[in-house]
Amino acid sequence: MDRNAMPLTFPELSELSSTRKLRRQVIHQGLLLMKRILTIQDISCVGKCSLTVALPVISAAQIETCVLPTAVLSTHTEFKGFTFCDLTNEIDPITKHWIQEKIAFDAIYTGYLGSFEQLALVEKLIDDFKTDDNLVFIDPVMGDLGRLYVGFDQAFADRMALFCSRADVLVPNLTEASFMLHTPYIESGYDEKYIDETLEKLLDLGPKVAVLTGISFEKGQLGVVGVDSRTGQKISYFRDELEGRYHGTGDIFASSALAALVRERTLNDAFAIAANFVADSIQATLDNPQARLYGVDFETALPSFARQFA
Ligand code: PXL
Repeated sequence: MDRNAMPLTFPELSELSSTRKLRRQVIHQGLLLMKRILTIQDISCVGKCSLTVALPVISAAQIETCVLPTAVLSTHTEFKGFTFCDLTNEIDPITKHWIQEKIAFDAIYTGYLGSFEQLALVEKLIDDFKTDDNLVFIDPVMGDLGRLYVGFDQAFADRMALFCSRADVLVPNLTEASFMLHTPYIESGYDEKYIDETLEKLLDLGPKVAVLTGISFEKGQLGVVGVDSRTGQKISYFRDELEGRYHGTGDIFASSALAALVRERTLNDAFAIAANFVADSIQATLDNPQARLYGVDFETALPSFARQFA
């Protein structure tokens, strides 16, 4: 059987056995209960990234989106003079309330996390809510284009590498991978062997699936390459590269890929859907001079993304 054609790469998501699985598959008043994702990251009020992307994108795939905001910023950190209100102290009481209420999630998705303490608290949260049949999806948001975002350093990347051991699916870009693995950042000119070796090193951190974003083996082609350690299955999707790098596209990619996985697309299909959605969002933005900082107009591409899950 063609591995890429495997119907469901996380078959656990469609099984029904224990009470914790109840909410997903139980027929309730004639309706299949909606899937539920918890996403844990900051909310940057302006700049279209993190929660302001995850919420609309995941909801558009008809999945309930629960949020644990880890900080409120006036803008993302590429703007100058942003404000920052840390919500670390809320993580534990919020978690305890959810445990009390026996709330369960089909997936836990982490993005930008701002401190060592947050990483430790979110590890505990994952341990509390992880089951045999839900999915931990980690986007180790720390940097791009060879440099770390403001506020991060090598020590944080080292701690993030430990955090990533809890991932079922890990989706770094090459910058984040190089900091976590202590390998030099290579912007272009690498070959497939280099990417395969990088993926193997990422798998050594502990995730089941590792996917590198923003990969280009030939000029004009941009895509994603990944591997599923459980089957050896390669994930690969490329399309014509659009000019320009924009802020927030990593969050659009991660949110849409996870949404597609939770809606039971195969790994290859989910990452192709996400890459196409990012490309369509960039296409819709090409004439917007503010987009580099303010983020791409993914809203324009959202209806066609959503139609794939109707
Ligand atoms: O898009 C990633 C991201 C998320 N959250 C904050 C950021 C960034 C990237 O700069 O600053 C606060």
